[in-house]
Order: sequence, then C-alpha cells, then structure tokens
Amino acid sequence: MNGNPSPPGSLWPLPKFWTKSSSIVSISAKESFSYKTTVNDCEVLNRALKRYSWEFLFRNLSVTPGNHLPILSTVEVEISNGSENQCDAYPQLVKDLEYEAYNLTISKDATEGRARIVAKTVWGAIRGLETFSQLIWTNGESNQHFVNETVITDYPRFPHRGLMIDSARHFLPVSIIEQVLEAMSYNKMNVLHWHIVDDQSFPFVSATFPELSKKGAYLPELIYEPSDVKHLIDFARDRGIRVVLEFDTPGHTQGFGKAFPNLITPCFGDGVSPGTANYPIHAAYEIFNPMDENTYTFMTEFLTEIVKNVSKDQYVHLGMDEVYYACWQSSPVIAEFMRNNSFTEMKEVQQYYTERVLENIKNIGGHPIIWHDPIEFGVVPDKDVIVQVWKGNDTDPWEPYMERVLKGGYQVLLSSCWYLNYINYGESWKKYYECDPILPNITIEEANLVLGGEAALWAEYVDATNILPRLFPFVGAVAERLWSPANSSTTADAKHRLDEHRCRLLWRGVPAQPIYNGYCHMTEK
Ligand code: CP6
Repeated sequence: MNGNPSPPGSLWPLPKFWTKSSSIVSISAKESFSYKTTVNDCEVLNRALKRYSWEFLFRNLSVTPGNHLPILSTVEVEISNGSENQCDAYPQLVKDLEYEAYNLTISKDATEGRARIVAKTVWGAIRGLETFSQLIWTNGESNQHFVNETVITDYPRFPHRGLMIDSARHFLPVSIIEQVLEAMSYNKMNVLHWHIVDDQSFPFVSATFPELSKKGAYLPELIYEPSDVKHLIDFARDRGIRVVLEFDTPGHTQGFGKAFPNLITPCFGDGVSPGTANYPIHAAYEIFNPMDENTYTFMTEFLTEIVKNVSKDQYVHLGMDEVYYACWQSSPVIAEFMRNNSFTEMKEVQQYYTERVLENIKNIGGHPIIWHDPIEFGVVPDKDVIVQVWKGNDTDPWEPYMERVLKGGYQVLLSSCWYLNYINYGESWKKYYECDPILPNITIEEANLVLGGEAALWAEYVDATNILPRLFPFVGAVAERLWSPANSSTTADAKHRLDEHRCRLLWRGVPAQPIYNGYCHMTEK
C-alpha cells in the first residue's frame, strides 16, 4: 500500500486469496446478531462461536445498523468434511494444508446467507472466525460497523507455525500462558512448544516421579500440576493450537539431577583433565550419564508417562542441544564406557545416547523433535525425527546449518532468525519478517522437508511481568511469514498492517508493545 496507512479492516496475517469489493454491509445490532451452524455436537466449534461473540467483536460498544445498507445479522459456519471434522480430536501435525483451510464470503445478496465460513475441519473454521473478526471496521463517527463484500480462500504456507516459551528460567503462571495462547490464535499460530523444565527449575509435576518437582521446583507452589497441563492443552486445542512438551536431555538436566543425582555424569576438576581435582565442576550436575543403564530405564518410564498420559500431541521434543563435552572428557566412567564400546570420539557417546532415547520414544509410540546439535556432531538419527535449527547469528549464519539438516533428509523447523530473547533498538520486527525458511537454492524435495518454524523466547530475562509485550506484536511477524504466501507483502506494507494489528491486540486486552510512533484509538466510537 505504498507506505500509506492501512485501511481499517486489514488482515494479519494476509490470506492466500482475497477479493474485496468497495460495497459494504452494515452489522446488525446485538439483539439480532448470531452465528448459525448445522454442525451438531461440535463443542470446540460451539466454544469458538462463544469466544467470537458480539461482545468480543465490538468490545461492548453500542452498534447502530447503517441506514440504507444491507444488514449482516447471521454468520453461517459450516464444516464440509462431515466425519473428518476433528471435533473430537486434538489438532496434530498434518502436512495437507487443507487441514486449516477455510473459505469466507460476505455478500450483499442474502439468499445464500450474507456471511459464510466453510472449512473442512473445525480448525479451519476457527481460522475463518479470526479472519471474520478482523474484517469489521468502523468509521469512528457513528456507532456503525461495517464489512466489505469479500471472497477469501485461505490456507497456510506451512503446517507448523510455532512459538517456544520457557517456564524453567522463570515460572510462568497458567493465566499468562493462557493469554499467550489466546494472542497466538489472533495470529493463526498453531503450535506452543513448551520448554517446561531445564537446569534452573523443574516445575512439571510427574505422577511417576513426584520427587522431580518436589526437589526441582523453585518453590513448592511454582509448579504445573497434571490438571494445569491438561487445562492448558485443552485451552490451546480450543484455539487450534498443539502443545508440544520439551524435556531436554542429556544436557540441561540439572533440574532432573536435583531429585536423581545418579542420573548425572560424575566429572571432575577443570572438566577437561580427568581427576585433576576432587571437587565437581558446574557441569558435573548438568549432563546425563549415558553409560548407566539406569538412565535409559528412567527415560523410558518418564517418557511413557508423557506420551501415554500427559501429551495429546504425537510429538515430544527431546532437546539434545548443547551437550558440551568437557564434563564427559573429565569423567573416568565415560572413559571406561568408551573403552568398553571401542569408541574413539566423544561424538560416539552422544550418538549412543541419542539413538537409544530415540529408540525408546519410538517403542513407546511417540514421535521425536530434537534441536539440530546432534546433526552437527555427526550423529545420524532415523529420518522420521523432526530437526529444529536454532544456531546462527551475525557472524555465523544459520543457512548452512539448515542446509546440512536438509541434505541429511530430515524434516526441519527454523528458529535461528526468530530468537525474541534478543532485544534491539528500532524496528526489529523487520528482520523477523524478512527471514524466510525456504532457502533460494534448495530443491523441491528439500523445500518439502521444511515444515515451518518457531519463534523462541528463552526466559533468562523474561517472566510474567514482560513476556506479553516481549512477544507481541513481534510474534506476528513470524506468524505472517509462516502463514501467508512468500511474496504477499513487503515490510513497508506490513508495517502499517502490523501497527493496526497491534492496536487490535490492545483492544483485545493484550499488552502489545509499540512498533513505531503513533497511537491507538482506545475508545472507538
Ligand atoms: N536453553 C536451552 C537455552 C538455549 C538452548 N537450550 C539457548 C542458547 C543460546 C541462546 C539462547 C538460548 N537457554 N535448553 C539452545 C537451544 Cl542465544
């Protein structure tokens, strides 16, 4: 739009196909406005229709239908796929992009219904409702609200559009995670990657091993009970969002070690030369002991609980990042383990651990996601793992990391360019927006391995006080990159739409930070 402010009723993220007419329809008063559906017993849909209620759409403003204009009072929502409507399911990774597709028509002609959303699944219907909610605008001079005649055919560019949060460096209250999920749905994001435990704390309550959070949580009350986790998974599902839990091993496991010190590799001295001193180094409490059978028995039992009783998603994130070898190099038990297995290089130890835990999760029936570090170290996991690329910065570009994962034939998620924990002065969302997960020189086969990506917010300096403005509206830049066609917009056009989207977030109660100078009308007429 050539740098001009976006007209009201602009969309974020942009849809695939959008035909908009200049003729307008006026929204009816509250008493006569309703959603209608012929889908029976679809509680997820019924709850979505309640969320997108009149009060939500119009923020309790009084609305007067426009004179001499066609009035929109009914929005029909249909799911065309009958038995595959997904109403009883949890959303999953489905590579068929029709899974979240919807058509939205708004017309002056009332014979077909003035506004109609048709999707194949309930998840598509939820995306369509969000789009409808964004199309409504007001002229600000009266109490009249309008929508343009519209034909939208929409589906995402990538099936995995995620956000990683970290509740281990700081505890995040359940109500804050609810707000994150709600605001994700305003951006059509569909995966919450929950990095729930780490070295610093273990707030996850395991029914099998309650000692983990008893000894590992910051405080007895800073925990996620099984009912909290279930509540958030259900809350996310109502918004078409998967929850992928991460339990990061064999590094970053001090949190496990507080309850079960025997899981951790004993190591010494400066962490490099074996036995130079008899005091343990920091790393001594950090990395699992891959030579002890007990480690694998523990992981099998723990992951069985996660796969069978906790997660509703087919995937579990197993971490596998930042396995620094200093501790293993100093450890006499690792040296002995290597001799017994005829290993000559430390990466063989890492490979051994990775392969056994990947085998475990497969036997349990779970599917793994891992950070890309093992690939860098020459570990060759089975091709069914999804690999998430996180390394890369100004002096060490991420593209070669991504290429190596793709050359290995793995499905991949990109995060490197979407690390929201770095803060910068200025219009920092632009570099998130400009980062594209499809590298220019890759083959079609390789491009098909790219499932999407995730914004990541590591929480060393983030807690309930600042997480929402840190995430929003920046996450939106990632969300549009992963939903909308690659060339559908430019930063110059996106800037004004993102600014309006930020106002929309404020109107909806999300404390989203500004992206440049200006103001939002906080009480629309
Ligand atoms: N914690 C875990 C972290 C990080 C990773 N894993 C991390 C590394 C570098 C940066 C930010 C975060 N804090 N478990 C790496 C995936 Cl810049």
